[in-house]
Formats: sequence, structure tokens, C-alpha cells
Amino acid sequence: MKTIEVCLSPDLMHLYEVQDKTVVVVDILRATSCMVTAFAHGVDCIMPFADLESCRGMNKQGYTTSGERNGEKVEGFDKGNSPFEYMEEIRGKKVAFTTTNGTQAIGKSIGAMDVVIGAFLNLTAVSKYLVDGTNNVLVVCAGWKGKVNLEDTLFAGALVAKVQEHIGTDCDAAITARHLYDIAKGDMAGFLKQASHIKRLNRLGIHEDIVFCLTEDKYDVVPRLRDGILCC
Ligand code: 3SL
Repeated sequence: MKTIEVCLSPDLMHLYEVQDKTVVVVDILRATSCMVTAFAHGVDCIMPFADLESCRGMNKQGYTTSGERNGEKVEGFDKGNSPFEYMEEIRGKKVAFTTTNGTQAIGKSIGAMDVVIGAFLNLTAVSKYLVDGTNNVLVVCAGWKGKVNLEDTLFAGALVAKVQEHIGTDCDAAITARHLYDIAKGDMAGFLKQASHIKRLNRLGIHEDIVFCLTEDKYDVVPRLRDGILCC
């Protein structure tokens, strides 16, 4: 049986072998939710950047520059990090994207056999992809600046629960995440009121994004990383 593990922070990536695995990168609030939304609305590709100035420079090559630092749109960029910005004027566009945690986690996953983008928005699509595939799986939670967060852990737990008949686990982080999801799944928004990033986003007046990013199975896309570029 294939196996699924969970890495609760990108700073723990050195503890996991990835070269023969499919890595699922998740940053529920809000980077990977934005990426999934953009692909569902026809974006051509997304080039993720860890570094802000490299991302900014891509506008000279015709890319839409997108992203945030500490939750706020980067000055001079075309788009920020709200999924609602990726529903319009996105079809056929090439996007250069940098975020505080999500694109950093993607960068740390390079070297895996396969890297895909997960969110509650495409939970079932990702789980089918993993079940149909032959690789063992590592879910990489983007967290917040190296710290574990609740929302990415909940997604990891939801994914572990969804694939459990086909993909086994003896990873304690995966078991922890699945139990946490079992506790929270009846009212995820209520459970997450205590989460540090929810409080951070609320302070910035960002409320609608939170509800949207917790919606399960709105989209059927599975973005994959190919030669450093996300496509579908
Ligand atoms: O850290 C990230 O990658 C972002 O998704 C954070 S925020 O939700 O835009 O603040």
C-alpha cells in the first residue's frame, strides 16, 4: 500500500525524503487557494517565486505580478493574494506569484518526483490524483514563517481521511492532522476562530476570503509543477 506523510512546517522538510514522492503543497490562507482559483478560471501558468524582487522583474516579460507580504498586496504588483482577484482578468495570463509562506513551501519542494497544489477548493480532485498515482505522498503545510498553523494542518487531515482506504499512514503528524480534522470538520470556520492567521487576516479586514478558502470541492483542477512553473 502507498503511504502518506505530513510535514507540518517547511522548516521540517529536511526530515523527509521527497525524490520518489508526490508532494502536495498547501497554504489554505491563502496562496494555494488563490492558485487553484486562478487555474479554475483559466490562467495559463503560474511561476512561483520565493524572492519578491525576482517576481517583480517578471512584469518586463509580460507576466502579471501577484502576491503579498504579511497579508498585504505588494506595492506596484498587479494583484494581491485574495482568491476573488483570480476569478476575473486571469484567463490566458501568465502569473508571477510570491507570498510570505506558500511560494516558499513550493520552492522547498523542488526535487520531489511530482509537486501538486492542494486546497480545500480542490480536495477531492487532489485525493483522486493521489489515489490514481503510484507515488507515496508527502503533504507539506506552508504554515507561518516556519511555525505550524491550524488551517494547513486541517487540510492535511482532510486529505489523509479522504485517501485512507487506498493510502495508509504510520506518520504521527498525519494521524494528528486527521484527528484534528475529525474534531473540526463540523464547523471549520468556528474551530479556526482561534487560529493565529485568521486573527491576522481579520485585523486586515479580510473576512470573505476565509469563508471562501474553507469551501470544499468547488473546483476540479490539480495544478502541477513542471520545470519550476505551475500548470494544469
Ligand atoms: O503566506 C502566504 O503564502 C499567504 O497566503 C499569506 S496571506 O494569507 O496572504 O496573508
